Amino acid sequence: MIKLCGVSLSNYYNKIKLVLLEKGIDFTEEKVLPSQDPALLARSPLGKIPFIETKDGVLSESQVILEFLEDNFTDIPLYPSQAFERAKCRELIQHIELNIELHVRRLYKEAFFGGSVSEETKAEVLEKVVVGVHGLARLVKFSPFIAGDVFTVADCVAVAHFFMISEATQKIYGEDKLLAIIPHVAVYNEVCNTRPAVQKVIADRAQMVVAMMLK
Ligand SMILES: N[C@@H](CCC(=O)N[C@@H](CS)C(=O)NCC(=O)O)C(=O)O
Repeated sequence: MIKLCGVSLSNYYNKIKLVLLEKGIDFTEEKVLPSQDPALLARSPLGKIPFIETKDGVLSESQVILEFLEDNFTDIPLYPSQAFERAKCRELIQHIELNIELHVRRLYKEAFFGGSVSEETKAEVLEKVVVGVHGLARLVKFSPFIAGDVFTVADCVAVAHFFMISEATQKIYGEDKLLAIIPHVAVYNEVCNTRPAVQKVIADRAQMVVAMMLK
């Protein structure tokens, strides 16, 4: 049995949860917040979430976890069988994370957590995000899924991160930069939102947002 540790507000947590649900893997969840608590550092080397517990030990880094799940739970594969197509999925994932999400992440403090971000940071992030999203536009297929006609791990990653990228840029710049540069994202989101796994992740996230607001 896999235990997924973290919180359903985290896009990195949600990308793993989507894969677990899509692959029909039995799992439990443990609510863990990031911290520098030694007990957490013993399970996650930087005190970050998500991480998973398996019968063989603990594993951190969401992309490593996805590869582990794919290697160990083969009944429902989420990577294409051809090496090149698999690599194209990984290319999409790296592009979304390194060239877009990691920049947008610098806005989260203000966009989601009541903090503030300097105008300089906002301008820096905007420049990088525009470049990153234009690059993404050259990679996506949306036919109807991000890497082609089959739902893959790249869709799990895209669904988890697109929500945050759209929301954060809408809040900080008054415009959803993902949608503004790639309008087809709207149709893509609709296609993905019909999937029960996606609906569950969105519902769990919304429930946690409400719980936080009531605190
Ligand atoms: N590269 C890591 C990134 C995970 C990550 O950034 N997690 C955030 C929550 S979404 C976190 O734990 N932040 C706390 C921190 O940076 O100290 C992964 O892919 O798992």
